[in-house]
Amino acid sequence: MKKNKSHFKKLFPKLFLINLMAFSLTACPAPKESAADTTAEHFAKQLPEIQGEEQAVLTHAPQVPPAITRKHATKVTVKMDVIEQEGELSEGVRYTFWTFGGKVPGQFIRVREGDLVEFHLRNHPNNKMPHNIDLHAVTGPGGGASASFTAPGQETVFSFRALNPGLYVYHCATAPVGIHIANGMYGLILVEPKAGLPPVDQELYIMQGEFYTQGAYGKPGLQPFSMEKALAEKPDYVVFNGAVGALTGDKALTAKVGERLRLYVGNGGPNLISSFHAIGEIFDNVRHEGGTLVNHNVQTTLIPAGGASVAEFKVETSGSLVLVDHSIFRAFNKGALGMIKVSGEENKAVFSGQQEAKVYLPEGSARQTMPQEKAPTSTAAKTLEDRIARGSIIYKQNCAACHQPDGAGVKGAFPPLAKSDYLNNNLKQSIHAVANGLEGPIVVNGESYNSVMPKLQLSDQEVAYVLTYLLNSWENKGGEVTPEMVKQERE
Ligand code: HEC
Ligand SMILES: [Cu+2]
Repeated sequence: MKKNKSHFKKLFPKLFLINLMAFSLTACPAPKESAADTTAEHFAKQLPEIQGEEQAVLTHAPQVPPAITRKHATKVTVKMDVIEQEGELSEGVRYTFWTFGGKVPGQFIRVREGDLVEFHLRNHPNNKMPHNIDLHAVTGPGGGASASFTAPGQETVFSFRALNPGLYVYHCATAPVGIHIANGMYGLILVEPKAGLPPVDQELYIMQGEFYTQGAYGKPGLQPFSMEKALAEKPDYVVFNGAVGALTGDKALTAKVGERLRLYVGNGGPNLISSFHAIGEIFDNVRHEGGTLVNHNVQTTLIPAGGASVAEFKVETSGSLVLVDHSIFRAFNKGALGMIKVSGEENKAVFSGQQEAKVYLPEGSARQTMPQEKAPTSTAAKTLEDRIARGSIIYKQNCAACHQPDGAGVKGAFPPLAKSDYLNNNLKQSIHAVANGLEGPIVVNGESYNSVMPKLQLSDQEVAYVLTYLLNSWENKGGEVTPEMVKQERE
């Protein structure tokens, strides 16, 4: 027991001292004003002195306000407007968002540990609802919620000391809280530690959230909130930065080889936990749960609803990194997908690209002795029917996940191949798309798409089979694509 105690003393000398002090105080009671003082006055004396004042720079995602360079605490005034307004949730899909600052997620707030924050919440006169704000960075009742309860056309003010450094979520906490959050009322506040954060080349702001709409994913028009789906925790949309495609196509994030990036990632929920992952990268450092602990070499960081994480990495080679919630149907079918396009030189020492692709014939298998039954794509199929059948298999394995087994596509995400005017009217460009991949805005049957179809590792023969299958399926125009035609379109 004794041994244990001295060991404890070694590990926690300060704690031990405090213990001793407490002991001596109870042993001989001291006058009221002295050390055991737990009064607010005494506590206030221990806070850093406030020098000067400034107005907070607020930014919309994916932008982050500049790093704080001052070395003292100050009074920071934050003025935030609540705006209820209709916007685009996905191509052709409208939603009435309730926002902090006009967009989802709310504006990014950046202060320094020890700062005195004077928060002004202004509820726009055109709004219909009262709102407030609960900042997880606040030490105090409701995180400021009741102190900031504001009716339309009103402004409220409250102040707090940013006592704990970290990355924190803020959200509206007006009843019914779930609906206010589900409509987009969340954002991030960074309380920079006194010593600051290590410099990086780029800082970015990404926040995940779900939307519960009455219409299924992609159903066009103004979609009302669905309480039923919210209660069942079954969103139709799981998105980054407030909309499907907010971080893809021409809105993709960009970086250069060699840069260090820091992502401030939040999760507004209201219900789901995010398994945040960057396809093709490993996070060098993760400030787990937005706190002080730094973990290294992380593949996927778990971000609770109402929580955050800081992920840092250096980009070593060029290409596209894909940001996803690794609960993967959310990424490819509900919108939780973003992109960082990295420009610069490919780094072959880090990643070679495909070095070889060839038919695999297991040794000793029956196939070796029966050459006429080789792997399906290694010999030409004799009849059009055979070629269509082979194309059908290739389609199921390589294309159906995105374009759907019936070729109908997914509205707003993956264009249809069934009765596609793009496919039927211009065979060359479709061959080109399948052979080389496709990126950028296109219109299929009057609907716009602006996404990325990856280049798939298929031979000319396989591309020919799959396109022949497409042409002869789902009321498409018929016909045939040959390997020679594919060869001409290869880049
Ligand atoms: C990861 C998802 C994905 C996969 C897998 C995929 N595609 Fe696509 N495809 C897309 C997207 C997204 C577009 C639209 C790209 C754009 O917006 O520029 C597209 C466009 C097309 C188009 C032109 C538009 C149209 O509707 O006619 C064709 C043809 C096509 N894909 C065929 C295929 C075939 C064949 C395969 C399988 C060999 C395949 N795709 C695999 C996502 C995918
Ligand atoms: Cu609200």
